Order: sequence, then structure tokens, then C-alpha cells
Amino acid sequence: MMTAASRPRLVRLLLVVLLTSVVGNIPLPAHADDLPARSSELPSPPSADEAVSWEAEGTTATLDHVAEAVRATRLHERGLTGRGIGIALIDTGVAPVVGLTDVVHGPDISLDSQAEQAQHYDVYGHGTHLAGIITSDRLDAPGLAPDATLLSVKVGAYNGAVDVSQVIAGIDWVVQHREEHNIRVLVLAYGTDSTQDPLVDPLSHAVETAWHNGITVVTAAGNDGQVRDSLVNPATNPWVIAVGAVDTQGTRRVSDDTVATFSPAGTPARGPDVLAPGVGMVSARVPGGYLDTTFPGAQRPGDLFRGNGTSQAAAVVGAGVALMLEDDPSLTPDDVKARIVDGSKVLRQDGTGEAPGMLNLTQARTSDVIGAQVHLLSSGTGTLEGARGSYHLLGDSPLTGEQDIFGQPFDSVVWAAEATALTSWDGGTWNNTEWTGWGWDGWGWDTAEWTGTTWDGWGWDGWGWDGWGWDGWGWDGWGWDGWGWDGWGWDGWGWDGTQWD
Ligand SMILES: [Ca+2]
Ligand SMILES: [Ca+2]
Repeated sequence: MMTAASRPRLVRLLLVVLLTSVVGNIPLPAHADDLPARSSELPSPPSADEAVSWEAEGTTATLDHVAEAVRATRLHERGLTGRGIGIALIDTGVAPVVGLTDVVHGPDISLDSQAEQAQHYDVYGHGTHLAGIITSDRLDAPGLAPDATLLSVKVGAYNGAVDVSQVIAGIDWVVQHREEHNIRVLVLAYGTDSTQDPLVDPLSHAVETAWHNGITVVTAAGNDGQVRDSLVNPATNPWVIAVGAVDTQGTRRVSDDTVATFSPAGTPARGPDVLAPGVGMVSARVPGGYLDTTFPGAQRPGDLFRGNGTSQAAAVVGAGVALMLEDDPSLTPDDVKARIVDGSKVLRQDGTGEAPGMLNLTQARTSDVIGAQVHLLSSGTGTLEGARGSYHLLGDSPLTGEQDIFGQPFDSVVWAAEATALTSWDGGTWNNTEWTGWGWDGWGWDTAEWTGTTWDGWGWDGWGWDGWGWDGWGWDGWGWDGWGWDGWGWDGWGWDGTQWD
């Protein structure tokens, strides 16, 4: 929140940026001794995957159209809007743009959490896009479950960077706080190219634990369909719902729908469970954010943004699950999954009827299939490094091996036992580190509802991110006063892949 007290500091920071650009030298703030040296490098340049996700051309799928395509309209007509159902979104945060001012913010355990103005908010632009699909209140771009409670747990930073240890901690947090906002659904549009067996993978075990605690976990299948068949981790976990993407061709009928080119086919061991619209999805954008400024061609009138991905498809399914649970709160995650699969509509291009079908919420709601999945239970005792696949945060050196984002040793055997027992978080501590001592304690996440607040209300338009935020120099140089992230080399960091699907 913009306060009178913080304004002078901002002005000073802007000066820092301006001076830096001229003389290449930072006038150091008062706590300069605590700050890491500033890097002159840009943060990670956009990847090819990102460019595919935010391209300008192709099918246009407005949210009205999406609701019709997945046959949510009839549920809406019955008065189902997701009311009373909590949906957790573990992503890059959510910006309080128009239509998303009632999002509830959980902890910010991202690398941005030390940057006052970025806490909880989405600077990258991914989480906000998904949140719009799930629950926007905009009448001209309505979310599929507009009255659901969206709980945002921010793990991805302003440039999308995140380590798998943060995602696992975020999942644990949601599971262990699920009763506070009746969290029945988790949308996780994150995945790595890990090849570790889901039976031992810690990330896989984290989502499975959520599932066994009554949370229907909806994951993105991944966007690498053109280079590999396998799903991303944790979509490979057999219990959860893995969502592939459909190109609706802009029409309501399913007969012309095709599987999106980036949506992975799956392997004999694990394919997507269901498909949902994920091409040309027009949803909320973050003005001045990373994706917004990197891919301006994806902007659409009315502060909207066009995006492709199984992330967006997962958001559609997650919202649909909330409608089903509002209609019948007694459904278990297994029931929900069985009914979604049972009700889905086979695509014409699939001659066999074996491949996953397109989400049909009208059919899913009226299905009376009882779910009873039988899979082996995972142990979670594999390695964190295995869960990362090839995706690593890049600081002075890459974050690798059995250590979390703080450099704290990670013992998966100890963690798995605690996660299963729902005790991995102890107050603000996870894996022996106080993750939240600064970030959201005392900020009061449970009272932090953005009722009636928009960017305009606290000055977003006046200064924006791009004057002082990530653009050209990153956060370092002002916000990181010796609290701990810099233990492994914060400045000059990036990441080496697109983990947001
Ligand atoms: Ca809403
Ligand atoms: Ca169609």
C-alpha cells in the first residue's frame, strides 16, 4: 500500500536509477553495507517458450467464449459461481487489477518478497492472467468461477524465476492452511522437465499430499509438446488432474477443436486427463509488468492480454472444479476427476476415443460416476535436484543440489514425513528457516483482501514498475537489506527455463 512515508523513498530510488543510467554508479542507500554488489546485466532474457505463450496472432478465445466452449454457461444459469469454494493459485502472485480486487493473498515466498512494493503482487503477469480466467469479476471478461475465493500464494518473482523448493513450500502451506479459506482446489501451472520417478519425487509427493487431504489438484501438462511427449513434473503424478490444451478455433462446437500444438501427448505411463481451452486466451494483464512490456503484441483492448498455454487450460479446469464443488460439496477429489473425465467430449481428431477429451462441465456435473483411484502411494524421499530437472536459478552460481532457496540443507526423508503429517510448516518456518519473518508476518495475510482497491487507488499508474522495477537493473541496489537471500548470490541472477506452463 502506498503511504506518505514510503513516497520519499521511492523518489530517491528513482533518482538512483536515473543516476545509474548516466554514470553507471549507484549512490548507495543508508544500509549499503548489507547490499550485494549490483549487477549490470539484464535479468534473464525472454525465452523461446515464453514467446510462444504470448504471441500476437491466432485464435481469440474470450472468457465468454471459453465458458460456452466448456459448457459452463448452463452451470452459471443454475446460479453456480464458485461461492464458498476456495481455490489456491500458487504462481507469480496476482495484481489487483480491475476484476481481481477481492483476491486473498497468502504468503509471498518469492524472491520478490523483500521488495516492499512487489510483495504479493504479480509483476511477471502470469498469475494475474490465470486469476482472471478463474475468478475475474469483470463483466466484459468474466472468470468462470467469479465468486470463488482465490487464495494467491506467490512463489514466482518479477521475471518468473522460482526454485522448486519454493513451490514445494507453497504447496505445503496451502495444504496446512486449507481450512482457513475452505481450499478445495489447487491450480498449479508450474512444471519442470524432471525425469525423477513420481513415486519418490518431492514435488510429486507434495501435490499428492494435497490430493489426499481433500484438495483437487489441477496441474498444467506442460508446453513442450513439440519437443517431447512426457508431461511435466508434477503433472506426472497419477493422482492429480493433468490438463492439456485445446485450440477451440474460436467456435463453440467441439467438432473443430484440435489439440494445441504445444500440448504434450503424454506417454503410455501418463497422459493428460482432460483438455481445456488454452489458445488465444484473453484475460487480465499487468500493465507495465514483465510479460506486458516484453510481449506488447499480446495486449488486447481494455487492459487484457492474449496467452497460450496448458497453464490457462488448467485455470479453466480449476474454476470448473469449483463450480462442481459448489453444486455438490461432498465430492472427493477422486469423484471430481472421474466425473470430469467421464463427461469430457472426445475430439474428432482422436479416432480411437483413447485420448483425453475436451472439458464439458454440464456433463461432468450430471455424471454420477464415483471416483476410486488406485495408484501406489509416493514416498517423496527422492531428491530436490531431481525434481528441478534442468531448471535452475542462476545466481553467482546455480542453485543446485539438496538445498533450498536459502541454502538450507534439504533432507527429503525428514521433509516427506513432516509434509505427510502436515507439520512441515511451523508458524513461519519451513525446513529450519524463518521464511516469513519479514515477508508477510505482521502484514496480516488473512486481512489482506484487496476490497475495492485497484492499481489506481494506490498509485500504480503514477510510477509503474518499469521506471524502477525489474527493467534494466532488477531489484538489487535497494531492497535487499541483508536478510538472507543473498547468501547464494542474488544479483545478476536469472533462470534457465520457463517453468510456468
Ligand atoms: Ca471474483
Ligand atoms: Ca470449437
